[in-house]
Amino acid sequence: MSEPVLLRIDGEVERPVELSFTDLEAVDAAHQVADVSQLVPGRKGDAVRLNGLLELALPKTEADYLTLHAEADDFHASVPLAAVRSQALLVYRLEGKPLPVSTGGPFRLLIPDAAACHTDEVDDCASVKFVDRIELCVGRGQDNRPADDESHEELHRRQGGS
Ligand SMILES: Nc1nc2c(c(=O)[nH]1)N[C@H]1C(S)=C(S)[C@@H](COP(=O)(O)O)O[C@H]1N2
Ligand SMILES: [Mo]
Repeated sequence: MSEPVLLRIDGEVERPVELSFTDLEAVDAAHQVADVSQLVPGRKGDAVRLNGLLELALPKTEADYLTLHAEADDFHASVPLAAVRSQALLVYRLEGKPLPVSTGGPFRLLIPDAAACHTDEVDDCASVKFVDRIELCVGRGQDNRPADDESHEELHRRQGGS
């Protein structure tokens, strides 16, 4: 059997954790969101709330930024924790199976009601696909979201998306 894919939560936390698909399914039902389309129109899959994940890793009080890392395509975004803490979702399951890569899986962050691309620190671009590490930081962490319109459009063209 192949090694399970793990999501790591570390940085300024009391208890770094590594979570598998099965671990995410076992997160308390209070933090599970079946069918994210109810909260984020047009998106599909089941999620756990970021809050539920943070309950496991226990961010230190001084942590004020959430940095999302996708090793797969070297994409990183860092957003103020307070702005996303209660809304952000981690999508991990589609039709009972791990979220496919074609949908940003195996783990994909979604930020409901984010600003349009490139208009705010918390924008749609921060909905990082293929997330393998969530790092709690003091101050802004690694972030290579495209900084100007041209490189941003270029990225969207490469993704073949919106
Ligand atoms: N890993 C990774 N996540 C990413 C990106 C990327 O290039 N790589 N692009 C971001 C950008 S710029 C946007 S606008 C959204 C687009 O998500 P969608 O293709 O699902 O609409 O994903 C974000 N997440
Ligand atoms: Mo974007």
